[in-house]
Amino acid sequence: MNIKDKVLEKLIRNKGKPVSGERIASELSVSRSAVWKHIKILRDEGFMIESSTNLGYSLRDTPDTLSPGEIKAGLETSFIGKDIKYFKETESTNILARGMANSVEEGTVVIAESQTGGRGRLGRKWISPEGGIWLSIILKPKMQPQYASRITLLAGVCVAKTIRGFGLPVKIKWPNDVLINGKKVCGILTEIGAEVDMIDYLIVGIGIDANVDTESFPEEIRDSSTSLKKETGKEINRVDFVKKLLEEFESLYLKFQKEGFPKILEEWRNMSATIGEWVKISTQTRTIYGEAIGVDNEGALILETSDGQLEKIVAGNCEHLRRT
Ligand code: BT5
Repeated sequence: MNIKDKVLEKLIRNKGKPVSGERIASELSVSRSAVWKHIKILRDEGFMIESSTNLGYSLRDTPDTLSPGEIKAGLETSFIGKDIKYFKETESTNILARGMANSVEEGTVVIAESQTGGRGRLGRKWISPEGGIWLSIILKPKMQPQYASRITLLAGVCVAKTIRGFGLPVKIKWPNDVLINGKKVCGILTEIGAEVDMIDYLIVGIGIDANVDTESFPEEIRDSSTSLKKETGKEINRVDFVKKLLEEFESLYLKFQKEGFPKILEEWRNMSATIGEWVKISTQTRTIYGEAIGVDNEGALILETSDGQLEKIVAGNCEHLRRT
């Protein structure tokens, strides 16, 4: 953590109560004027910090940003989010994450307030205005590339559990859409860098429509999307949300490594909106209709078609249909 984040962490831990410049300086082994310089930078970033000659500095209010210092203060993880790279605006956090993956530790998170070229699957666009949560987690699992989709399902479970913690009903549409009342609130894009038989790095890109106004989205997705703000009727605290998300992610990822995929799959099945539905699956080569009857150990969807055949779908688009 850099000095500025450490200063901020001390102020956050004592929010509303003054902490003397002398104490901060001695605890961080820097000069008092260095502390003052960092306080000035924090103020420029929108943190409301009062100072009094006798008592020291006290934090009154924080800006509505996803500042790494605020996320890291009290974050209960051992490696996910220990290093957070923060950008006001970028093309895509997944692109940045890919570029730095080989030179950073596992668990590094790239986060941006907005994306100008947010990416969905198969070259689709992901709309990413300010107010959302757009982040990528860099992982280095010792795993063969064909199992990467397990992490996509794991991430879906992670987001769904985090949203459920905010009191909202949530379901997962195979493979990677998190829905509230049937509307998409989150998308997940997993990308890998790999040798033939081993993953070098895996990027989990997570986009959550937190405090965004979906009314301003293009018409074609206005009715099929929603936001946490819309569903709860008020702005959510994005810093708290990201903290809970990263803590949940680490806990599921460690469970996955210790106990294997079946435990994660069980949680995924319990939150699935797809199993039991009639679906239309479009892959690059064909379209298949059938009833989604399960998901196998690789995360592939199992369909029973109307003539009783079983089909296994590894990747594709899934549309829920009304049963006739
Ligand atoms: C996804 O793709 O759902 C994956 C989205 C991943 C976004 C994150 S944000 C952080 C990281 N950096 C990136 O550049 N990407 C990741 P897909 O299943 O292909 O869905 C894309 C479709 O969802 C689009 O074609 C639209 O129909 C719809 N869509 C676009 N933006 C949306 C939004 N903000 N909310 C809801 N639906 C959206």
